[in-house]
Amino acid sequence: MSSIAKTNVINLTEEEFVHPGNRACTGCGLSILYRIGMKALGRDCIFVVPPSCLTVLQGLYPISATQMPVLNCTFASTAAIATGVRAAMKRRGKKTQVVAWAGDGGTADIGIQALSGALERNEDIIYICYDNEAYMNTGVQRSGTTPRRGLTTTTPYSGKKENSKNVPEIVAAHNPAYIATCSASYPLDFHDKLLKAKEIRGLKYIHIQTPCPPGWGIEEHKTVAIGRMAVESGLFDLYEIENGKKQLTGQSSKQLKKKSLRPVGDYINLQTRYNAYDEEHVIALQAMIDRKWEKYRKEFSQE
Ligand SMILES: Cc1ncc(C[n+]2csc(CCOP(=O)(O)OP(=O)(O)O)c2C)c(N)n1
Ligand code: SF4
Ligand SMILES: [Mg+2]
Repeated sequence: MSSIAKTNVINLTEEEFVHPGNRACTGCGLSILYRIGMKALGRDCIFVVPPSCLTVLQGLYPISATQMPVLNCTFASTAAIATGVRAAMKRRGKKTQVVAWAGDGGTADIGIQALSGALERNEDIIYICYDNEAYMNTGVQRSGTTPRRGLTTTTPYSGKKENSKNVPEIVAAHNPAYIATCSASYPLDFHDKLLKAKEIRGLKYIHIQTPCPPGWGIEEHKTVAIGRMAVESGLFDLYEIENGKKQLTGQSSKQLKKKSLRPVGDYINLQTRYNAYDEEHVIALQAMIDRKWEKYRKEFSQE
């Protein structure tokens, strides 16, 4: 991120691109990054958004919460529609940034075919997946990114049986121009990664973890704290992949120097969606995280 000045609360633009008040729940992690993301993207943007909590947050004209042009599309077609809008802008000689912004259900599951095609063609768009780890808008059904043993309304007793999909790694297999992961608890990191993405040609994929109080079973004022715990425990990592090279960033990069990270149990125990977890499951998850970070320390310590 060397060519771009790091944004802080002093130099972050005061210009707002969303109206005060929207229909997201109190404490919605998505709404934090939506507001801050707009500040990085600026006015020359068109959003392509499939059905999700984001369509509800943005609302319908004439009472929409956003000031930006939005094209609501069908679930499966987000990346394909974004491709078409970008082509139309190019034909008209416009540099307008086209931003596909979809949920985890719309990305990991229903929209993955169109995303894979756009990645293969290296379309000049930004694709943001906000990951609240379930189909929240329709009442918390399990998605491809719901964690193993996570309770949802379609996995109500012992939780989801399958492992979660690692979408940034699926995207990385396509070798796009830029990949980044971000968290609602580190909004300025998201802001600056978007500034960087805007300067890169080709497909830029940004995966953001956005805690969801009703879906995760947390108190509304704990959103930012929970997101931080996910990163500080080493469960969710902040990184960038450029030209095939992965680098930890921000808080995750700082953690490389630590011998041990925050226990993942702190994160698990605060969420009722993890009520099917027992002590052994937490120990197994902790061991998996420890192995991953052992590998990271070897991989990144030379840099
Ligand atoms: C083809 C199709 N299937 C199902 C739906 C119903 N639907 C609307 S929003 C939604 C959930 C989307 O989940 P996700 O993409 O994770 O976004 P979130 O709701 O979590 O913000 C569903 C299933 C739909 N609109 N279209
Ligand atoms: S259900 Fe979750 S993701 Fe949807 S608006 Fe509410 S807090 Fe945000
Ligand atoms: Mg979701």
